[in-house]
Amino acid sequence: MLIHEKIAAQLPSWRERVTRLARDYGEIVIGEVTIAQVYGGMREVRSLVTDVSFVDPETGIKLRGLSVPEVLKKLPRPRGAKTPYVGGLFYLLLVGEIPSRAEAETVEAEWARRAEVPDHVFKMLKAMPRETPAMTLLSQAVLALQGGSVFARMYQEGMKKDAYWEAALEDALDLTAKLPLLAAFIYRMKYFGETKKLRSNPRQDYGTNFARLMGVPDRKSYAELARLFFILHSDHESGNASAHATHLVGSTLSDAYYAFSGGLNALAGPLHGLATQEAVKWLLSVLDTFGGVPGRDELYKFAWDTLNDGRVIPGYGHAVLRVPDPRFIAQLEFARARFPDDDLLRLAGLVYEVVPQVLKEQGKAKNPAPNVDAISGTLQYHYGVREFDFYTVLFGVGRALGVTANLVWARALGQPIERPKSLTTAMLEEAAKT
Ligand code: HAX
Repeated sequence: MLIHEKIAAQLPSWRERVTRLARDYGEIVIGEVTIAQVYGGMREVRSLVTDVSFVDPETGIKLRGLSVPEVLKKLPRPRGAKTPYVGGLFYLLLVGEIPSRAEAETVEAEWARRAEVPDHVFKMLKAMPRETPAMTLLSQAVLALQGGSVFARMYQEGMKKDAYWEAALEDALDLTAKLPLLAAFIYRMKYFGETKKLRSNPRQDYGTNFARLMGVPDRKSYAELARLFFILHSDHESGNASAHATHLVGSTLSDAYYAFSGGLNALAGPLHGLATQEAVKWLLSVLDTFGGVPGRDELYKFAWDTLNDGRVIPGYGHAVLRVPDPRFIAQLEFARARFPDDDLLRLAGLVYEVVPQVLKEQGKAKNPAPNVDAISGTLQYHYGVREFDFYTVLFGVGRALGVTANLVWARALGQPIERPKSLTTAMLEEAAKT
């Protein structure tokens, strides 16, 4: 397999670089930890390493060193399409190079070959109560696939440490191949009561196949969005909650299914992936209150009312970023080029002009700019995907690409089980005296 060969060819030099750093420079200090950080969610504590992506606070995510506009420009596209192959993005994350069209298509072909979902997974999903949250269903479906883990089987058979990454790569490809179908099945079953088994079309690319499986009216345009959405949501370095949870679980040598299910459970939280749906709800409540897109002053007051109620403005602020999220900008541009007159989009644009000022005046948020969640749901809503609690499922399908690429490299570079040290309050009080 092409990806396998490409990673295998790079491994000796990566292993040498990492071994040399740990062996010869292991005592070099790269940061310190303050009491504020211990109590403050470990912000800025430099304690993880990944080469798959890096969030620059001032310019945003770099996927293998490339900015969002560069990634969107350089990745190959399906013929006639405006947005790139998702398989090309996965190749970039795994291999570290922009693929040719043929290389991107090999990933798409691997996915097509691995897309089938076993019957027991559909049965399990159908047996769940209808009101089960969509993210619970997705996380369960991922766990239900765990029995097929190549990594778990080969580990039991005595696989050597050097080969862990190869088994992790098999799981990464299998899992990401099945997610669009699982997500679409959950969508149709939960919101429309359709329980017919779905099948992937091996001749369609990841985004086109997903648009067809979802059954949305404007499939061609939705396929463009699906590709963009999955690419933009794929990775945001290792410290965000879904990536970190996946990494932590994987570090125990749990396989990709266990690890990613853990990551999904983190993504389901309101301060993380759930913010997409919260942002659309907030925008709709503005439209509802004013009977349409309000004026700037009305919106300014509405935003202040939200803050004065003790609530956050969803989609704004970020733990690391200090500028508007380039993933927000990319989706805003996509939408403005296609449906500039959509009310929700016009409102999202106005909020982008007004809310940063409000947050600055309040003076609490370190970053008053929008994050990706401020706009993602607006685009889904336009295409008729209006079931809010499904938005985090879409985020999860995209996020799988980044976190499983990280798992492959973590196993390739022999990253150990993660085990930070905890202290007691009395110990910190003692430290505070010195
Ligand atoms: N509205 C109101 N207050 C906000 C705010 C916002 N959008 N963003 C930050 N603040 C407040 C925080 O609640 C915090 O208040 P307290 O001191 O009273 O606790 C203060 O500003 C400082 O927070 P911060 O240091 O700037 O931000 P954090 O690193 O603690 O948190 C969050 C980052 C993204 C969680 C935060 O900005 C937030 O709650 N935003 C709204 C929810 C949201 O959009 N989440 C999605 C984030 C992106 C993501 O992970 N997507 O999956």
